[in-house]
Amino acid sequence: MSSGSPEYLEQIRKEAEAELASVNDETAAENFRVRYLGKKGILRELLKSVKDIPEDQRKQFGAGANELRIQIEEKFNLLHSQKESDVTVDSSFDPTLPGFPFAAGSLHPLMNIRNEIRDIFLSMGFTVAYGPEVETDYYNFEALNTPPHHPARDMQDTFYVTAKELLRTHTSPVQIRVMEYQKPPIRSIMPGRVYRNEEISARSYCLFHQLEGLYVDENVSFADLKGTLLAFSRRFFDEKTKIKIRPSFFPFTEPSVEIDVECFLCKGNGCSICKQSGWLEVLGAGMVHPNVFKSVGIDSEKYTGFAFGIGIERIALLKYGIDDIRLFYENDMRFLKQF
Ligand code: 2NL
Repeated sequence: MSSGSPEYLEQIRKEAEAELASVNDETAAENFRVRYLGKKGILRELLKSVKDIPEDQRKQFGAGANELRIQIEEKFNLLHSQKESDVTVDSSFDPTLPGFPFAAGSLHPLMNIRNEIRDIFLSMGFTVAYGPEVETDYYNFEALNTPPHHPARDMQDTFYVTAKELLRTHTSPVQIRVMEYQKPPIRSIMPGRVYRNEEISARSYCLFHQLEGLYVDENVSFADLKGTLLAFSRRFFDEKTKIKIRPSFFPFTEPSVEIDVECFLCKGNGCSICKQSGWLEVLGAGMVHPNVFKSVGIDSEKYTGFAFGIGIERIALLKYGIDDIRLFYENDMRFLKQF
């Protein structure tokens, strides 16, 4: 039998299969692997010998030898290669199970409300400004026409850091900073956290979010205030929302007003959210006090302006029908997952 003949390949196959069938332990398996499949094993050597085969038989013999090597290797692998020693199987891991759904985070409900309000004012041409949460007494009170003995400056209501530094009680100091470096026309909103030293209850927390707005230019009138805030209310609540303007008091505006919107839940008929009144208090606003313009060097003979403040928590409580403000701060996933 010539070493290049198909019969020769068949003989090697028979021998290899017989030996493989008698392999019964790891040592024998390893011996077989080295003898047939190793670098200098029989099947490798067979492939190397292909070059010495007469040309007319070479192609056929090469293909046959290669196929034989592949078949023996597959049989060997099937029977002996994947024993416990090679692969450790973790039975608690099932690769056929569906993957973990990684929970995508979502925005906090307060941030959703803030973004909605912000986007409405952005579309009206307002810009957004931010400022520090630790403020000076000057920016938080003095520049806002709040005199030294005003009750708002009481230690009881304000978290003082030092005698002259405090946690801002509103975002109005940002408006002062904007007016200091920017000349009118000014159209800006200032969202942010504010702090008040209040007894914590379902209605009030030591920390809350405000969004204030300011519009300063020549000839800005009370009608502009009314039109802007009506337009805002209709876009935020309902396009048919009515508003009601009541007199109020803030040291930094004159006149000062409070704006109620028709209850968006009962459309003014009276429900538990609006306490049967049909109206919801949502905004404080007013015409900027001349003393505030004086602090920032804006000529109040030439310019006028209006300002307003919205409590984000208050709107969120109303919009989502929540009865306890503390839920916004407890990070309870059962609460947060509902938004
Ligand atoms: C409210 C009331 C208000 C302002 C904030 C303001 C700021 C400057 C000048 C004048 Cl620099 N006014 N801000 C005006 C009126 C009301 O907030 O109830 N906030 C929750």
